[in-house]
Amino acid sequence: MDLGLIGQQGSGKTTVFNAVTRGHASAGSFGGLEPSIGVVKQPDERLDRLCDLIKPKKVTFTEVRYLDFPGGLTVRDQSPSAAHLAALSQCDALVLIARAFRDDPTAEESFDGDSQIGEINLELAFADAAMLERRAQKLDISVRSARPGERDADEREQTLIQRLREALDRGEPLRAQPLTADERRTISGYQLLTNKPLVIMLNIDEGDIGRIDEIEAELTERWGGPGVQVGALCGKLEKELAELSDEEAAEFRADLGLETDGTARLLHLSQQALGLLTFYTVGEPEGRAWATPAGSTALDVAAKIHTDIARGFIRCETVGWQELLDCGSYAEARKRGQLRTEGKQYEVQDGDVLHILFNV
Ligand SMILES: Nc1nc2c(ncn2[C@@H]2O[C@H](COP(=O)(O)OP(=O)(O)OP(=O)(O)O)[C@@H](O)[C@H]2O)c(=O)[nH]1
Ligand SMILES: [Mg+2]
Repeated sequence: MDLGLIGQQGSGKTTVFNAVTRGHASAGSFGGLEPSIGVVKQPDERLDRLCDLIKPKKVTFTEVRYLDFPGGLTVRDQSPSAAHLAALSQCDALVLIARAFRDDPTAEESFDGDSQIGEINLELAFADAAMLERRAQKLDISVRSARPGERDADEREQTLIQRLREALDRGEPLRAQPLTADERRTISGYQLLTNKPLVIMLNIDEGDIGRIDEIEAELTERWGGPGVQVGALCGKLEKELAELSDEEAAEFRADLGLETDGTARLLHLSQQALGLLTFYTVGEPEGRAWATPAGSTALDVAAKIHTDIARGFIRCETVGWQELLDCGSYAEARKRGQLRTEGKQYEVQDGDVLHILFNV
């Protein structure tokens, strides 16, 4: 999963990137567009506890990649570059960092997070509108040259595109549009930016961390919606905390009265925005967490683990992570009827520990 950081120039993208990836990318833009890429293992207390119990030889966490593009999406009122938009279109979700911190906490200057969020959303919508227009022109040509009877699919796509363009004109992001599974498939290849899950993170002043819950609630009310997750953090502070050991950071957080770990919160919101759930495979050789879209079946996730496992799928056994911990072993879980047998069409639940039996 790739998450692309976007925002205005100097909104704190690199600072947040360094905090979340515990990296050391340098702040500032250098004119180029090559993003810094950081891989983050998703901390997972459930997997930690399962592995304490089963003691596998190896532990594997799920990973996400963050891409930090230097500079703003718009620079001095110029439209985003085609290369920047193309790179973002390859991401699975976008993380918008809006600036609310001041350079000088005593100064009166203020940064309006809402107007930045509004402007970036508008840029993404412009990019999508341009993309849909290009697609509409191509379809016009292909409909005109097609034989009757071969036009149906193209004409359906034309109608769909018209509907999407109207939604953008009304200021609605495409992710909020009700679409059938077929329509979703049709547009998935376009990689439209307002159709991607979005995490909005307000980068607040250190002085405001006492009000973080209040700020998040306000933001969520204004910007929350389908496929959008909203949060706040203090990038500078999180970056400093990321340089400490876990114990020191926890102590520091407690002193500051900062209950939530901002980087963990960002990771969690990213996962929520992507609509992913986590399941586990825990055996002697390896304990592993996997992320999969909500609604995945046992057969879908078998294919994720290995194509052979999907091909030879016989059945699966599953137990909730908490139930397995309560029982203390697979054998005991089986005895108490907590370890259930399910088929290919079983819809995997968040927190399931799965064992797939297969034959190749
Ligand atoms: N006071 C304060 N300063 C911050 C915070 N986050 C970032 N900064 C400072 O703001 C400046 C810009 O931060 P960057 O992280 O480089 O911002 P950016 O969005 O990556 O900038 P570009 O890549 O140039 O667009 C740096 O001097 C940071 O130290 C914050 O939460 N509080
Ligand atoms: Mg930067």
